[in-house]
Amino acid sequence: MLDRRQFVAGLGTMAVMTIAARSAWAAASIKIDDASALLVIDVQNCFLPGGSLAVKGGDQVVPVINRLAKGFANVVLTQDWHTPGHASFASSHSGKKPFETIDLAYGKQVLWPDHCVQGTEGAGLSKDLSIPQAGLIIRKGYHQDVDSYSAFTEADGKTTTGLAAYLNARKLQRLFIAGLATDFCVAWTALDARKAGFEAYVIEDACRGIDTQGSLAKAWADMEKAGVKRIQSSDIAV
Ligand code: VGL
Ligand code: ZN
Repeated sequence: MLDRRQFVAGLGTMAVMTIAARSAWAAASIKIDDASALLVIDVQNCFLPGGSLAVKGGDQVVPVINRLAKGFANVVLTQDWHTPGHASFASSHSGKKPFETIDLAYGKQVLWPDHCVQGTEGAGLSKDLSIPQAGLIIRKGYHQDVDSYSAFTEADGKTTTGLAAYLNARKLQRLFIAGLATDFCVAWTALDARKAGFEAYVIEDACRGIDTQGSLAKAWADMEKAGVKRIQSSDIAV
């Protein structure tokens, strides 16, 4: 026999289950449409555990991105693609150490360990990424004296990668952004997307940050100000 207390407890459980089901349904409320594209930023060996500029938990974005990507017909991948001795490497500036900053012709530059050198294993995309339908790989950061965190515009603020023209030509105007690192290449890509008139959604749990000198909090604040939408992968109906 069910006594009154068990019955009431049972009702409580049912209520919790109903609320959970409803919020799961409400959560996956963003629909992928024909104007939507997924931008997968720099999921490269150098940024994964064991890499020369490893982002903490960087490998954890891969299964999240693979799952999401199944819902996208339009996917662009990016690769950081530096020359040997690139200006963004601390090793190119005598007396400088990684994570220090320097003034270059276009402004302040964080200096990094050597990473993502063209054609090396470290510059390769993670072998665990599974997005065979991806239609374009944008490489960036290949001019010796100019860095490019953004997939749209180099750090000089004017040299384009061609990505905006590609997206516009294909009428892709709603951009979902994932990858590494939240506070550098993801954030700069999202900010430039807004500047170029695109809708931009950054999928927080499909990204990981480097977080040097407050960079992660600043990146989220800048993105919020620019109208970038901060979402979770569970918000997207795949
Ligand atoms: C990145 C630092 C240097 C990134 C690239 O992909 O976020 N960060 N180069
Ligand atoms: Zn780089």
